[in-house]
Parts: sequence; structure tokens; C-alpha cells
Amino acid sequence: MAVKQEAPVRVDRNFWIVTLVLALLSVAAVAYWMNAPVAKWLPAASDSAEDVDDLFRFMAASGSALMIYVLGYLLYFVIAFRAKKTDAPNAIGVQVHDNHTLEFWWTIVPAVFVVILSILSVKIWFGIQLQPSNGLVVEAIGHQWYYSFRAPGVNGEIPNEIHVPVNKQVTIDVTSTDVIHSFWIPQFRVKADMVPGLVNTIRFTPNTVGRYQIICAEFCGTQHGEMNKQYFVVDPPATFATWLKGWQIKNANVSDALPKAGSGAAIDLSKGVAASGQALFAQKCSSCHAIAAFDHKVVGPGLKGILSDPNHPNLVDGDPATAANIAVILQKGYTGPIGMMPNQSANGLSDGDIANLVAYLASLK
Ligand code: HEC
Ligand SMILES: [Cu+2]
Repeated sequence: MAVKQEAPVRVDRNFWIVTLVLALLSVAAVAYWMNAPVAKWLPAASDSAEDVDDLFRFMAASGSALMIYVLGYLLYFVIAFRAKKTDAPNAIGVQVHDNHTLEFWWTIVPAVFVVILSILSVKIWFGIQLQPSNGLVVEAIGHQWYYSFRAPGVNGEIPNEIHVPVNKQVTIDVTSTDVIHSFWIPQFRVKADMVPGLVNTIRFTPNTVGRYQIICAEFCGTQHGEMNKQYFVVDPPATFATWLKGWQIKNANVSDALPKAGSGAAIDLSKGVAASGQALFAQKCSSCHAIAAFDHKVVGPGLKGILSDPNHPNLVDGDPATAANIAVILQKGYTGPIGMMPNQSANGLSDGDIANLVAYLASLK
């Protein structure tokens, strides 16, 4: 039986008036964003800030033009096609589908926008990041919940703030010792993730003397919000030279070795206190391990009865399940088929902590 073809539905005449109004609003929004004084709202202090702000203006302009159409039509359709009081209770709206022309354009137009945006982004990003380094490199290391810094010729780490000279390109190598942080200084328009085991670089030329707040832009634990109390300071060249010399002298006798993962020697487990181990476990291990059977995985295996599990006489590294061998895994970490168990320094454990943790794990029968 042939399905009865419904008469084509005519759109309301207001549709074209609405379309015209939305077009005018979009043009106005684009005109506004193209000239928006971004640097007035968020002061800029690096040579590359202008390019980043241009990109922001482009995104804001195209995004708001699109948003005006989407929301405008949405409101219009909701109002123009709402059910009338006289409609039958079971009436359904006009069913429109398979309009290929419409589908073609609403796919092509956003796709072109996204391609343009990615070309512009890559161009600007490469322009900033691929400048050759001029040799001035400082390091920023993320910790829960602060940053430490290293500067050229200074032994060891510098707390609280790092200085650089004005109008000279600087490279910041960023990394982390514990979890992922993000190093963000809005006035320079730079941001990079601080990832344990990875060094990311940020490169820019600060062009205004001042003290700039560093903000951690990646939730990194309970005191994440505390990580905005440190500063990146841009000095006149002479002031910077004095600051650097001061730290070179002050830290002359500091060992330049990075913080060590304990002594590396076998740990004396005899003084381990299970109750202290339990508290530590809740803090540092329970995000990855359950106190449950081996098969009960969170990130790593369940650890209950690890010393007396007949199904698992050996630890994941193949060594017999003894207290001393568990201590070795806690010291050195272990990467196997299940995943990565962080080592002593990554977990932030002292030798005493390890003894306490082993005592706690041994107490779980
Ligand atoms: C980031 C996640 C993570 C954290 C945090 C973590 N572990 Fe692990 N752990 C693992 C993974 C994954 C393995 C298994 C590695 C493999 O075999 O592939 C493992 C393995 C182990 C093993 C060996 C288990 C066995 O049956 O052989 C012990 C013991 C252990 N972890 C104890 C701890 C303790 C104690 C802490 C807290 C200081 C801790 N882990 C923190 C992920 C983690
Ligand atoms: Cu952080």
C-alpha cells in the first residue's frame, strides 16, 4: 500500500526575517570581537601575546556568530512551532528529515571553520615554540602543592619564585615529581602540562618588568588551590644578574643531585609500625590498590593477604612474596603487564614509610 505523501510544509514567512536579524546580530558580534581590547582585560607581557590574542579574537568571533544562529533558531522554532490550543492531544509536529542540501551545508561550514582554526593555531603555536633557543633555560618542577625552580649555574633548587631578565627570550623546561600539574602564566599567554617523567618546554620573550602569578591549571589534589602563591619575576637585566649571582653564591655548597629515591640500600623492616602504614596507605596507595584479593584491580592489584596467598606465591616481578621483596618493589617501582607501580621517590616515601607500609601489608591476613 502506497504511503500517502504529505503536502510540503511551507516555513513561516517570519523565518526569513528572523534569519536576517540573526545575520545582522552575527555580523555585529564578529565586528565586536575582531576589535575587542583583550589586552586591556588581561594585560599582556610577552612578545607572543598579541598572536595568541588574535587567535582568541578569531575563536570568539566565529564562536559567537555560530552561537547566535544556533540559539536564535532554537528560540524561534520553540516559539513558532509550539503546539496550538486547538491541536488534537495526540498531534505530532511536522516530521522533517533527509534535507540533503541543509545537511551538506551544516557539515561543510563548521568543518571549514575548524580547519581554518587549526591552521591558524598550528601556525601561531609553531611560530612561538619553534624559535631557536638563545640558551637561557630555567626549570620549573611541580610538586603537591608548590613549584620549585632551577636556574643556570645555581646548584639545587630555588624556592618561591624564579627571576628572568626582560626582553630576552627564555625557555622554561617544566616537569613534575608527583602528579600532573599545569604551569600557566596568563600575562605571557603560555601554559604547559607538568607531567612526571616528561619535560615540556615553554618559550617566550617577556617584555614588561613585573611579578607574574603562576597558576596551576590542572586539578592536582586537595590543595590544588594553594598553587597560585608563587611568582615568575621579570627583572631589568642588572637586577636579574644580581639575583642570579646571589643564588649562585648562596647555593654554592648545595649538592646539585636531584632528590634521591632513598638510599637504595636494603631497608630495615624491623621497626615498621602497621598502624602508621595503614594511614599512609590511605593517603598514597588506595587510589591504585584495594585491600582485597589480588584479582580485585583498581589500577594495581588487590593487596590483601599478599604474603600468604596460595594462588600468588610470587610477586608481580616474579620474586617470592616476602616482606623484603615487597620493600624492593616499593623502593624501585615495577612496570609489568598490569601497569606501572611508581617508585619510592614518585610515591614520596621515606625508608621508614616503606617499613611501616610493609608491616601494614603483612598484618592483612
Ligand atoms: C599509580 C598507581 C599506583 C600507586 C599510587 C601505587 N601502586 Fe602499587 N602497583 C601499581 C601497579 C599497576 C602494580 C602492578 C604492576 C605490574 O605488575 O604490572 C603495583 C604493584 C604493587 C605491589 C606488588 C603486588 C604483587 O602482588 O606483586 C605492591 C606490594 C604495591 N604495588 C604496593 C603499593 C603501595 C604500598 C603503594 C603506596 C605507597 C602503592 N603500591 C602505590 C600501581 C600503583
Ligand atoms: Cu598543581
